Amino acid sequence: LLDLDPEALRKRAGSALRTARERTHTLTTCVDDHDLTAQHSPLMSPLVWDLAHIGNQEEQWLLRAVGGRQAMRPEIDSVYDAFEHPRAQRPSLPLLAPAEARGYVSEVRGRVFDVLERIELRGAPLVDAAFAFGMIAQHEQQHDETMLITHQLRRGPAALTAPAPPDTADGAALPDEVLVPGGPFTMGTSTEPWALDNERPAHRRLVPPFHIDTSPVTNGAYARFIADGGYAERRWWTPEGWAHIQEHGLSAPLFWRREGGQWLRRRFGVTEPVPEDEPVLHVSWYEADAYARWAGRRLPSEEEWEKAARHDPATGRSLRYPWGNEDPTPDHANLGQRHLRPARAGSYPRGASPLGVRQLIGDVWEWTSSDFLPYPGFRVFPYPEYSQVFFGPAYKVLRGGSFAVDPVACRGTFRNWDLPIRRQIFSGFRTARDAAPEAA
Ligand code: AVJ
Ligand code: FE
Repeated sequence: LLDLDPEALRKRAGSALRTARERTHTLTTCVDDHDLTAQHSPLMSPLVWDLAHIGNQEEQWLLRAVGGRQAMRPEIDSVYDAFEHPRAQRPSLPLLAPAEARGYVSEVRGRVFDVLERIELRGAPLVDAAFAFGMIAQHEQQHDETMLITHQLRRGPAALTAPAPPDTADGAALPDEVLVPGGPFTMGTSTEPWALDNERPAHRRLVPPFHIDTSPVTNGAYARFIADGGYAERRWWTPEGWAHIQEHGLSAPLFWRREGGQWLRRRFGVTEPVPEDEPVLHVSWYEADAYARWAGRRLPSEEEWEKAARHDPATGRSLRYPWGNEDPTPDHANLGQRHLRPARAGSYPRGASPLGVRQLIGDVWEWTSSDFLPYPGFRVFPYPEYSQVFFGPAYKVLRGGSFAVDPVACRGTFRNWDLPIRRQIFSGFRTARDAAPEAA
């Protein structure tokens, strides 16, 4: 991507938009109109809201801002403005019906391809390197992940199926943790063309040595925390985390249920035993943090996570991905909703970082200990409601992307964030610990 000529960029932008639309199509045609307009959880929008919101954002950025076109239906902008209406209230808005929403998004897309064919992809920041097209492809993919979460929350029989991830784990041979030597590394990026504003700019950080888990924490390990009374002992929890689990009576990850002496979980309409060696999913930051304390460890900070994922000790430089600068393939990571679950811990040897850390990209989003804050030199681009309005101590950073993240919306620098109580998202974690100074 870094040195593509304008024609190659045009192709790349077009194919990123098409890939996103195929996925949107799958997610909005696998259930009937009733399920599209229903609210499956107060935490989520009706699927048909996400669908038209995808088209409305695309219209605003690619047709109006980039293409200089008039608004197609100015009256709907406010309905699809995420800041005007919280999710719980979206079912009562005058939403486009499923057929209208489909018509709207496809009309927008047709005109977007006219714009993309004609426009010069260098010059103003929005068009340079096709940034706005990449941003909108990422936006659609992010809402596709949101819609997949809605599908997971939906009751009733399965609407989606996918093959299991390939079994590439060689777990027995892997060390539990990896030492990341101390010293400076380059965090963030100033050169990745489609990186979003919060990933910029590249800057140096001095990171003391630390150890980090080779793979994400598994269901089996998490079940041992539960069995050891983890949810009953205040000492493992922050005061806010403890208050939260008391108030809501939480005692296991979301979607888990105890039956006949074993843990079962519901996954996209199918109930199955919780697989021991799969990364744990659907835990809040509070639960991840408590587990880490119980294990005598801690969550990695965001900068530690990124150093583990990108730092190449051989060159001292930061890579785009743990495996190098090459775009993700199915051999590197479990991404793109190819599978509807994480792969076993220890999978994807070809996706390992230079130091041997596995599954940093794909499988599960990983909670970090860090608040979502701007990097030094941060500049809003192109709108403050993407990142800036969320900066502060209320949100915790997640890294790495889940099986539900498309490659276009995932890289070593990508930052996600959510409230520490959230667990309907595809969230897991790995743990870390300080290393002795001499390890530097
Ligand atoms: C970056 C995933 C937190 O879904 O709330 C979508 C992405 N921003 N539309 C979200 C986003 C605007 C955002 N996250
Ligand atoms: Fe959005």
